Amino acid sequence: MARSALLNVMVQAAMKAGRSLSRDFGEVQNLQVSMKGPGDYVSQADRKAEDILFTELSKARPGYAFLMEERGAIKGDDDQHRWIVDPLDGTTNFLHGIPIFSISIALERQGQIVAAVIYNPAMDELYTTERGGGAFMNDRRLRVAGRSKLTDCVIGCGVPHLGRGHHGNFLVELRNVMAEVSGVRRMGSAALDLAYVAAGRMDGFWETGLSAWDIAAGLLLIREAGGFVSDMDGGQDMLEAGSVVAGNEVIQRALLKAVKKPLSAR
Ligand code: 2AM
Ligand code: CA
Repeated sequence: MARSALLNVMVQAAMKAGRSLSRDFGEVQNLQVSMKGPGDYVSQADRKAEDILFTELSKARPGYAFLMEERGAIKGDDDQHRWIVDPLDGTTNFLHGIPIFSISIALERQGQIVAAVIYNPAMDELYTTERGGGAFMNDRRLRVAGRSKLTDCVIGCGVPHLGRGHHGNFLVELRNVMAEVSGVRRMGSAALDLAYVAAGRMDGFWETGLSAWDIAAGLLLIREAGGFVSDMDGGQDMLEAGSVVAGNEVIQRALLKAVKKPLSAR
């Protein structure tokens, strides 16, 4: 399949950063040292990947602004375009030698996400999309799953951990969802969770407490695969709210309703 020049730039950058992450992941798997050891090593791997992405993307499109996990916001001369980049989504998995992590790159034009790439180097799965052009995994066209009953669905989620998010709220959400679905999964990379929904592997997904770079690419991927997304209030402010509820048209609506059901309704 022929890719646009823009998507090519994004794919090349992701593959290059992916090779760097893969080498470091191989090392992490062989490390038998204290927590501090691999932890530091992983932050270095993370920064190295971000450096590569920053260098490659700014070389190909000088002047575009950036929002990156490590570097934060970087202004550009071009006020129409912004890269939203997570060099390593699923850091905890990476640190533990679990091959579920990804690089996530989204391009925003005038505030709208127009192109996105998510790459899992450990599984060599490359997700690409452009607004209006469909969603792909390794050049295979993606479509969200077609199930229409929550009881048949496998739903992904994120679990807030030590010092993060509202644990009580999450337990209510989980209690609501698990009572209505076929299975719940927790993969640990929001970008890949969204990619899996786009690919029809999971029927839906919800998580709160996220950052824009965790989800920007995945949101477009899901829409281009025929899926629906909202924030936890049913609005379209996912990036600002840091929350997402995703699925096909029917499941997205049903999942949002289930997640938000008050405790007293049970
Ligand atoms: P990360 O691996 O890049 O940190 C896991 O639930 C998801 O939440 C991952 O996509 C993870 O991204 C994201 N996340 C965002 N902020 C986080 C934080 N402070 N700690 C752990 N996960 C975080
Ligand atoms: Ca992340």
